[in-house]
Order: sequence, then C-alpha cells, then structure tokens
Amino acid sequence: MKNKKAEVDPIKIIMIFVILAVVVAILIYYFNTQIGKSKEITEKQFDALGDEDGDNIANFIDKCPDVKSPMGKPEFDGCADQAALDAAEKAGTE
Ligand SMILES: [Ca+2]
Repeated sequence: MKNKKAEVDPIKIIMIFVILAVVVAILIYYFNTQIGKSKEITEKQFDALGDEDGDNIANFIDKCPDVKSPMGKPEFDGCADQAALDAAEKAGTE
C-alpha cells in the first residue's frame, strides 16, 4: 500500500528553491543598497570635518569653502575681509 501524502513532486521542490533564490537575491540587493546609503552619509560627515581650501577652518563652518588660505580668515568664518578682496581684485585688474 502506497501513501499518497508522502509523494513529493520534484517540480514543486525546484519551484520552491527558485522562489527562495529570488527572495534571497532581493534581500541581498536591498541590504547592499542600504549599506551603500549609510556609507555615503558617513563619507559626507567625514567631508564636513575636512578642510577643502586649506584655510584651517573646517568645511562645515567655513562660509567660503572656495576662499583659500591666506585669504580665508577665522574671524570672517573662512571668508576674506573686504579690504583683502578689494586688493586682490585691484591686483588682478591692473
Ligand atoms: Ca576651509
């Protein structure tokens, strides 16, 4: 006597494995995307602590991140004072 409930269709097993493989692939893709996003945020935070223009004022408080040392002054939050800008402009136009 054969027990009908014990029979397992091999095609059903293959289908279950295919579905599981697709679910695992979707989960791996999702977590890789999340890791990529958190890495991007961390890089931005490190960039904020850096000093792009070399005037010894960190990027996140530097109001003029493109004004290089020695023009960028701490007392002007990394910006040049107007007299220095005028002198630079005068030197550039003459
Ligand atoms: Ca700076």
